[in-house]
Amino acid sequence: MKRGASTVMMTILAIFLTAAVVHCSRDRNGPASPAAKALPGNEIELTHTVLMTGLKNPWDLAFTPDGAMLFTEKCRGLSVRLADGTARRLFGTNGSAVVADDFFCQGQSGMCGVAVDPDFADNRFLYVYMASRLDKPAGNRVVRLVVDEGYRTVTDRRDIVTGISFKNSATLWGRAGAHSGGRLRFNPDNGFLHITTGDNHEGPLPQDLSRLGGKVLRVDRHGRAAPGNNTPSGGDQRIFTYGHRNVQGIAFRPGSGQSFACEHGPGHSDEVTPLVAGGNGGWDPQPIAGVSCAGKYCGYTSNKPDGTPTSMTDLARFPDAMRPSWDNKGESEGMGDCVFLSGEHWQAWDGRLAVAFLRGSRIDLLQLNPAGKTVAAGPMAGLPSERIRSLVQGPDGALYVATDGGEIWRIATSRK
Ligand SMILES: [Ca+2]
Repeated sequence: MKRGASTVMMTILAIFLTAAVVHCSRDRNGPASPAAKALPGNEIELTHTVLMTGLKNPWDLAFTPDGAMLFTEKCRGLSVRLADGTARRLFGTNGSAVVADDFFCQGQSGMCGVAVDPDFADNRFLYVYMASRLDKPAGNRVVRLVVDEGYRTVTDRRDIVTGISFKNSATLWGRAGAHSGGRLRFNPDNGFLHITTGDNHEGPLPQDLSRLGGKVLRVDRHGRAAPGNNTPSGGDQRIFTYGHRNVQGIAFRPGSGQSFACEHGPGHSDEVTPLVAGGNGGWDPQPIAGVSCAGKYCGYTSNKPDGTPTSMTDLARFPDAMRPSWDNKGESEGMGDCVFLSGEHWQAWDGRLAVAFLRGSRIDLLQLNPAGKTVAAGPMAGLPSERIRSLVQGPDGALYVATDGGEIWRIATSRK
């Protein structure tokens, strides 16, 4: 990898007792600059490389075992970048190998999450989360595809989860297509697909166990409910957890395999929450008796007679709700994706949870104790300030990042 024009010396993050050096480059640019001198002590040297530019709202990434990188663009569809840098559009709008006539994008919705089957080498299964007009009215769904060995096209479409809630019209609170969630991740520990959804600015939805919005779903590769979801009696058995606002990140802690959801707050309290099967996230933006909210959605006001903002985790009403590991209290900065950094090459950051922010335009690193509570947090400093949409650790151990502005980055340590 070439090292490019700028080198940024990071400040010491006292909270981590670490410091780092970031080498920023665009991989087609040269000449290389001299490596910055590493700081003494518990240091981490990072290289930041821009792999792709000019994309249209890239939303998610996934890698196959042979090193191909799949990526989605919200209003275009699914593409692949091969190891030699060749990119091809596989599935979506005109210009794709397979055009999906039912696919559309609106507001925050479109072609969102992408995941690769744990047994991809045998079955060539890919999965995308997309807005579709096959639902009446339009909805979100999870579509499974088979990609050929040359990554030239996809076949055998099967829609494994359909009818995921979608906001079909604008309201006082925002445009159509808002709060669709959309992340797809397989938990490597149990092989089940996790699907994150959103509340659509619809007050009753997160606590409604008959519908799929404001939830984390957990299913097998055919879309059937995973065993052990522990869904409350009478609820849709695909629901793993409920009472969420807009989950756009889900990560699995190495070692324990525990799921952590990362979700947007409503002007306060973005939350990272360790999940338990059948758990309630404690978000209920419908008005309580005696309260009135426009469109029956109290997500930005108060659902209580005392006027206090609707809580992201209402322990007064849901004392058994899942407690967040971390929240940013008075702020909401558009928390997006999250992933655990894993591997000795990450040095002091091995095992830390990287959390992406959109409005906050950065990546934070959370240090968790064995119980999953956050004991320290701070930014991954020295990176460009961009709205961060997706975080994935690649098969090479590097952190891959999609920015809302249209870039895909590779962030690696000097050891890998
Ligand atoms: Ca919560």
